[in-house]
Amino acid sequence: MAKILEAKYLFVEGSYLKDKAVLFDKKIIAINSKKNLLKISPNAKVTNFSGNSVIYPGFINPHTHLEFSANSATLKYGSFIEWLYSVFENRDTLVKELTKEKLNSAISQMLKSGVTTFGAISSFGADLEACKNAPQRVVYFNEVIGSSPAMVDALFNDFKMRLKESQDIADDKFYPAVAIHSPYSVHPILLREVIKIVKEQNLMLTAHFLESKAEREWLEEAKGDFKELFENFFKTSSPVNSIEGFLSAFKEQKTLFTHCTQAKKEEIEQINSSNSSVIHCPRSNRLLNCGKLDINSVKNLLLGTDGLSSNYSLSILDELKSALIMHTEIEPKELALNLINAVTTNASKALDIKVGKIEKEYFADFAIFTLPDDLANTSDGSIALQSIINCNQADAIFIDGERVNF
Ligand code: MCF
Ligand code: FE
Repeated sequence: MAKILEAKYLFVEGSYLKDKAVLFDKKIIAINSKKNLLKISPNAKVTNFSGNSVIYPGFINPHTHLEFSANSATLKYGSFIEWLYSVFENRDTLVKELTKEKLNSAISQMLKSGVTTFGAISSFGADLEACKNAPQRVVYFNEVIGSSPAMVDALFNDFKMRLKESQDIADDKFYPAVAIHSPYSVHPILLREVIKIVKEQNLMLTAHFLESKAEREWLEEAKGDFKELFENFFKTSSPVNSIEGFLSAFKEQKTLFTHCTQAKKEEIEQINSSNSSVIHCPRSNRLLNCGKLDINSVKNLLLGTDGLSSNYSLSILDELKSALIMHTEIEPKELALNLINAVTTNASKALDIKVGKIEKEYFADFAIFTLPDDLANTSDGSIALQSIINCNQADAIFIDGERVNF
């Protein structure tokens, strides 16, 4: 049966419509006044969210690592290279400590914060079942990682197996996709072969890119903190990719690049011109001391929490608050609206899924929030700002047109 949701504000095409409602079944049918919608569908079940309620398209967190959900204080924060050493040291233990409960609690944290679609970077497939059973829509990014030439074949085969396993259970709530870990950790042959598969099968693609100063120094000059790490762990003293070489492999391939905190304007422009986007993970970047993304140069900006491997919560509302406070160079109302667009409209553009917009034929995925008081200023920027600072949890969530308990 068709349903109608009515609230004080409805977030449509980057602005807040007043006293409008949305008609939907599994997908959105129309946006209009309740009165007009009832003419289209007289028997629709109407739910009115009273007070200062806002209906948003369900938020999108395109970048997390659920397999690291057992971490709270095991991994070392404060320096990227120390964090990386601590990942090598503790990864096996963290994977052993990973339980269904921990995976589900991470998924539920995202849901409570209004996230109805998330992107999970999966390194081993240990999160496959939890992602398949999640209430949300999931883009399941099978990760490829490995810089040693001797390991290329084995790693490629393992990747293909995981990809296939996820493709066997694909549906309109579960989208198999590909993650290339980073320029320092993926051998160029592996890179080339995996991108070939991505293109042939038209898969969504993501990659970590230019996250730390150490990464940049290693890729450009083969020195710095990464040198010692690579010599110790991988017995090599030169990087497998250059920055240009890595980027050129992604030419004409729409990609979600994560971090880019150490990217130069020209590199961001190259990303912009290939229709790709940048996933900003401000808390992860701060905690690993990686610097701050120049968000003004990014054409399509997204916002992600990263995993509990480099963050203290998976709430997208916490991430929005941090981003708002961190980018002091941008006027708060303008920034707030940009950030709301990052978790909705922009993410919608980046993913090949009809989510992140309240628009006809899009999936009926919604997150409803309530602001505590009548707003003195009802400009779009002001509503966005008040939403970010006042909301800590969604009031209601709909996915595929059905209300979800959380
Ligand atoms: O985004 C953060 C920091 N940058 C890179 N990788 C990861 C992050 N959180 C988890 N990871 C994972 C990554 O997917 O760490 C592993 C990879 O599997 C080791 S990095 C050599
Ligand atoms: Fe990450």
